[in-house]
Amino acid sequence: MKRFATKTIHAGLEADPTTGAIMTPVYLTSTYVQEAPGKHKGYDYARTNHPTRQALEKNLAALEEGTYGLAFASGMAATSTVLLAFNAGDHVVCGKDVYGGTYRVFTKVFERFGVKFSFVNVHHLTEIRSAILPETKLLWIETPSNPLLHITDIPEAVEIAHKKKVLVAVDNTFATPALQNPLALGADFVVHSTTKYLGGHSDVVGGAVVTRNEEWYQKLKFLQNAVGAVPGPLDCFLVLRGIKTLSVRMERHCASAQRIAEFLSKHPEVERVYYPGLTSHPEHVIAKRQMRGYGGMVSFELKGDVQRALKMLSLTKIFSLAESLGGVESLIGHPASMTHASIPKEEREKAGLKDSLIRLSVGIEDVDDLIEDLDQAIKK
Ligand code: P1T
Repeated sequence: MKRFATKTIHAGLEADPTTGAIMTPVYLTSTYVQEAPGKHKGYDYARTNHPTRQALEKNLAALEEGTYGLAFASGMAATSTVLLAFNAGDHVVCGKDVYGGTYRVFTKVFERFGVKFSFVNVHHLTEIRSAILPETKLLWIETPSNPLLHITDIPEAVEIAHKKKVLVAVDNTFATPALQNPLALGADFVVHSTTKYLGGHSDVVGGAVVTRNEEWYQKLKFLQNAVGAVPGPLDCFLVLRGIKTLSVRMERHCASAQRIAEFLSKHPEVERVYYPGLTSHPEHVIAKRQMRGYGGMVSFELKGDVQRALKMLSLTKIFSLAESLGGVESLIGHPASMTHASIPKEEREKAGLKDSLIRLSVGIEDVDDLIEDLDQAIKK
């Protein structure tokens, strides 16, 4: 079973041994009966593990071309658990353009415990090189980044980091394993918000980490159980069910986002479009090399002032104004006041994130309806 679409449906999964159920059952139980202390059928307590989570973890490991998967209660729980493996005094180099919640947990939580962070433009490899200090332990990359869709050359970044014994984590939420496998490109950890494309239907919050490194897997598994930010059986079931259609959904997300990015870039009222599938995107060549598609996220700026952008946000009829992304339905958002509001304005601006930026999560509706919807909202 080598090919991606087959793996989404079958990898790590088997019919339920007791009933033959083809869908992984949802075991709604917090504890498992033991024959004698420590003698059980592989499960003792549902924080430590449960069959639905185990199936999801195996599936995620296979999709990301990793060896070990770990599922979490949210993307932030996954991110935080990786960070909990580091110590006071350790230094992390992180992309400047990352999800606002990632910036927030790094600066407002982990800095309090003595972990140090430098936020740089990781898509400029020279900035990674000059940010690495003797105490740097981790390089954190989002590619494509949220919300400016910068692309970092993963193999090049890994080479720079590994030469200095720095581990590399890639948040692969925007690309998904359908489009990019950071572990195969040399990264040490892949992190996901499974809330997004993997779940795919805006009905579950979840996260994941995948690695090939046995020692790090054991470390993170210990922390997963010790800290306990774990997903329940129904959450795991929903993510598993979502993943089954990931391959076909991503094809549509990519095709429609490309059409929308091209439509916006020709629109007389649009100032700038950010989409790695456009040949004008500064890192298009890197995206073409390391990705199998450019994803479903498109950001853009309208001509005119911030008020114009704010007005447009409430004029779309199919795109719903909401946080999050990666669902079947199209969403429109305003990073400066929504997903990235926890980054101070001056830091946002240094990263190139303007208050007028609009972010689209292109869903799988008919793309002509989506284009007409954007056009009428822009013209009003
Ligand atoms: O929301 P949660 O499942 O905890 O995932 C956090 C997260 C991690 N990484 C990336 C790249 C993300 O985009 C997110 C969450 N992002 C949004 C909610 C958003 O609208 O951008």
